[in-house]
Amino acid sequence: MNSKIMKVATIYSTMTGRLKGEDVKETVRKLGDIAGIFEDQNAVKTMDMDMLAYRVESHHPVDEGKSGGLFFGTSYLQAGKVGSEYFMTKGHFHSNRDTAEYYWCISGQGCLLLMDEEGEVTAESMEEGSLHYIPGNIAHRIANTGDSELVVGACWPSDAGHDYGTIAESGFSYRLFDVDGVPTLRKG
Ligand code: M6P
Ligand code: ZN
Repeated sequence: MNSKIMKVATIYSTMTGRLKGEDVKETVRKLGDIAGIFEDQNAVKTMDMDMLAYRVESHHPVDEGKSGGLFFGTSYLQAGKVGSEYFMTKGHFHSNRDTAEYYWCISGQGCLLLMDEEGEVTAESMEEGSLHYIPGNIAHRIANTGDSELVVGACWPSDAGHDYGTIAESGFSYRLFDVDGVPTLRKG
């Protein structure tokens, strides 16, 4: 036995969600990278495509695709709207469909959109401390409905994979708009 108590190589801030150290990757999504997901394409044209939409820090202790492992991450979604539609993530099904995920809200105000393969949508409001269990076979996307950054933690199986193609083709069947200051779901 190695009797030495080891210092871990990765640090997580429970306050801010910040991940630092070994096996941490960062993914940056600028508005230009996700412009196609928004309904109002005329509004998109007037906006700065270089603007940050969201960032994900994630911890990958095992290779993508390994069964039995876990990944852990934090998403930082900026406040903003395209027309009256709130900034949101691309959203995805898992490639390996029957794999679940946890999301939890660290700070900010938001909404989690959940959609099954028949296009049935449910939505859960997100606020500091809210815990969201996303079952297998359910696509998931978050939208920032507040005035500050929405920070969301996540933990998912390392063999889940991301299927963005299905969402890119048919989208979510409901979108989230600011209607007189109230987050409102609309079909389309
Ligand atoms: C969470 C997890 C990640 C995901 C990220 C951004 O951190 O679900 O797997 O990549 O959110 O969401 P998306 O990939 O839909 O842009
Ligand atoms: Zn996922």
